[in-house]
Amino acid sequence: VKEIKGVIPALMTVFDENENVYEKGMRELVSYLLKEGVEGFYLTGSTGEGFLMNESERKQVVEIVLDEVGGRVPVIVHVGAISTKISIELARHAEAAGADAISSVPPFYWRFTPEHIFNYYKDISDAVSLPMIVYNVPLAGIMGLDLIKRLASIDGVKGIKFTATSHHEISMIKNEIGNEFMVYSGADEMAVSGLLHGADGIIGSFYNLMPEMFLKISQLVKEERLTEAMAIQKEAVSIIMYALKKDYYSVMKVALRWMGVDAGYVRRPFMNIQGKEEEELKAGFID
Ligand code: NAY
Repeated sequence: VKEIKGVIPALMTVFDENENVYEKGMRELVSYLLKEGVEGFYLTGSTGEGFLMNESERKQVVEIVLDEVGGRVPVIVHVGAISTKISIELARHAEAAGADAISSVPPFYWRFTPEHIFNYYKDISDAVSLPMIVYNVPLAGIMGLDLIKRLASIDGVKGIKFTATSHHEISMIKNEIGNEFMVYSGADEMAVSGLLHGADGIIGSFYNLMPEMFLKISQLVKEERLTEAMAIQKEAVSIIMYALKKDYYSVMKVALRWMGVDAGYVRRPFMNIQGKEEEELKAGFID
């Protein structure tokens, strides 16, 4: 996974008003983000509303995006499902379709043991030759360093997307597993911190909406211009906090529409911001 680095949007899935995958909008969003200079894509994760789609819709999104990207940047496909069998099916599809890596949250809902989780990642990794990036996310239960180390011993497991709100673990993972084990920081509010703790890249929701701010942050951190990086981070945080007051995938989709990018609608139970609410939102953004 060495070459997968930098600012990677957890790409939104573009739905039309009737909640169908909307190919034209999907392509428009991808091509807009490529023009902005993003360095990869992460598909059908949380921000991609992956768990609101069935398998064939998830595969459809993967095919559209891979076609639009045309190999210009690496594409990671989130194949997570509670059932190993479904995840393997999605992983095999991602491999056949030409993805560069797969990723998955651990199985959740039932109280799965570390043994179940280990087997889950091992079985998927054994089924394909793509590198697997484990996804540590609070909603599925944050995995501790011991379990992460065990998972890193699986042949295909090459990295972790670390979406926790503390970051010292990122340096610990790098120290204890090795610098070649890739770590992606997942909290957009703390991109600077994640990068400073040694993350190889950042994967997140708001890189759909304001990629330029985070590309700049990433560049400034590389150049050790931290005061300037933090100034942009603070500005980004204020936008994020404003968006988080509502269904923020919808906020990002309508805000992209104002910018001329047709990012469509969210799928229920998320709620679309429309009419008066949209006008108020817009007025707030301009303030
Ligand atoms: C994904 O799979 O969509 C992500 O990588 C998103 C990571 C996001 N974290 C969560 C818990 O969803 O981008 C962040 C998050 O939306 C952002 O920091 C705002 O809190």
